[in-house]
Amino acid sequence: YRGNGRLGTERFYSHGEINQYIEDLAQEHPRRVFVKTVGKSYERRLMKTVTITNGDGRRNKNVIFVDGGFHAREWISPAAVVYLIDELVNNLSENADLLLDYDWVILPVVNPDGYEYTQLSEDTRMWRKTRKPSSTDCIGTDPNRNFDFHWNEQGASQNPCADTYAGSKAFSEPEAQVVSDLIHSYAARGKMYLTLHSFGPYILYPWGWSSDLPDTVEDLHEVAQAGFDAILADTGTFYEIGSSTNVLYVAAGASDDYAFNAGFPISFTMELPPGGTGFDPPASAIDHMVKETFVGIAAMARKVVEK
Ligand code: ING
Ligand code: ZN
Repeated sequence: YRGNGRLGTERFYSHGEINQYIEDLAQEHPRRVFVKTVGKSYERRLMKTVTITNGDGRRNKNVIFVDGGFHAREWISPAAVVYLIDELVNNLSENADLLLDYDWVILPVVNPDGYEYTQLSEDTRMWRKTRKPSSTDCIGTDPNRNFDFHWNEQGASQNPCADTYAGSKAFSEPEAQVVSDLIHSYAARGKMYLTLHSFGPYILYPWGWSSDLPDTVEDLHEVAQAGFDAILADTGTFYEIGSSTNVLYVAAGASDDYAFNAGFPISFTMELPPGGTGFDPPASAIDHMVKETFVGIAAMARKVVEK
């Protein structure tokens, strides 16, 4: 890539390129951008967070936590996360309000082994899970069914060959454990948890484990509505918003339920549009999709910040 702390939107990048990009950003902006290695995937890829601040040096601000790349084939998710990072770092003047009392902690690729596997060939392009072998001949666990909150109760499989395999136990996957550790370490200051998937378009809030709605559903809905309105006005894309179970399907063990239960008062799974045939929008669609996504994320964050 260009190596100047900018990653364009002309193609999808490897996990290594994304890690290098955030390291370069931290070098360039030593008072504003901080990279931390927070764990390793099963295949020992380094999982790094990037923390973006406005550089005023104030500590213990509120936190917005964003991750992407849970599911290997959902390539537009890491792309949208990279664009979000680029906006927050390189367009501070437009986004100053989002960093005044808030730090953003971002993990671009939760499942790097799967993400790299889908980049190997056409045959592996539609892989979803992690890459750790199970006791059978089948490989991988659905990291978004592996969290320890109503784990494996609904909408998850105990068949290791299934795409929604919940794992041998909660947090059997090192990648899910890393996200859990991050959720707990930021929960006290955490104001919004946002995980990017595809494809929708949906903005989903808890619960996924049951059709019950949280007591604070009105707050969740209000923030989601701000994202919906902003995107509709910007590009005309019509997101559907509501609880995961009611909009989509019941699924226990997902990260947004876990973060919400751990103390993040706002917690969303944002499923980006298909932008092509589904999980594989062409590279030519990236620019439009990631910009639209940023408009939605910024509007939701603004609503959180104003509260
Ligand atoms: N969809 C999410 C999944 O993990 C979801 C939808 C999120 C359901 C959160 C329940 C809770 O199945 C995709 N595309 O991954
Ligand atoms: Zn997904």
